[in-house]
Amino acid sequence: MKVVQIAGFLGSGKTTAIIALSRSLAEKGKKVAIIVNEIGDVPVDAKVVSEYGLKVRDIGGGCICCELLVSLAYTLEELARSYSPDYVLIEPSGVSIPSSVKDGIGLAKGLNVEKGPVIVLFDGERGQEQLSDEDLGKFIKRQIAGADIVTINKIDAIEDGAARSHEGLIRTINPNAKILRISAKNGLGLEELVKLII
Ligand SMILES: Nc1nc2c(ncn2[C@@H]2O[C@H](COP(=O)(O)OP(=O)(O)OP(=O)(O)O)[C@@H](O)[C@H]2O)c(=O)[nH]1
Ligand SMILES: [Mg+2]
Repeated sequence: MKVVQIAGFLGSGKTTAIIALSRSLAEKGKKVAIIVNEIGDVPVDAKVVSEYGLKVRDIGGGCICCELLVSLAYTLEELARSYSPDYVLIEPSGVSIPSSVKDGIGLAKGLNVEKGPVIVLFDGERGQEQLSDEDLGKFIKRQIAGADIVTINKIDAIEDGAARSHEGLIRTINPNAKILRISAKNGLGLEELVKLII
């Protein structure tokens, strides 16, 4: 069971990306489960769930990188027992800390868990503006710093020059991460990302 975190700030496209990735993995014959950490309604609609044979678990009522770390581990154990997925895709809240979520995954006991990459989505449209905000910027910087792969999302909606500028900025925060350009909406770059997950 490979566990992959799809993090990123509020509205960066996590849910859209997770659905697109699940679809691609399901088409390759993989069993996929999703864990979301939502405050409100579960954002993955029932139609998508049944179409791709997904299992969805929602951990609400707080942040899975802080007070709900143990719930995350428990949910992974439960999913392994009841569904034995090949992949679990986790959508932490938009202000989560990737390294803490990683710790939560590590708490799951008695499982054959393989830690997949930490993927952090950078909002191609709003990321730079958010990053320059004194308060919001801290969350985004911490997420980028903790990423194995930073994907600049919404590439369909921005110019090449903007994407290049994002890449430069991301590089200064995390010199080691792989940087990809994707559109979770129209699928651009997604297969490249799937290859890095599989
Ligand atoms: N143009 C464009 N819009 C996108 C893309 N991916 C997501 N969006 C839009 O961005 C908005 C937020 O997408 P979500 O997938 O809900 O983002 P999220 O990160 O899950 O949001 P929260 O869970 O609220 O933090 C929606 O209106 C999406 O349609 C993309 O690749 N291109
Ligand atoms: Mg979401």
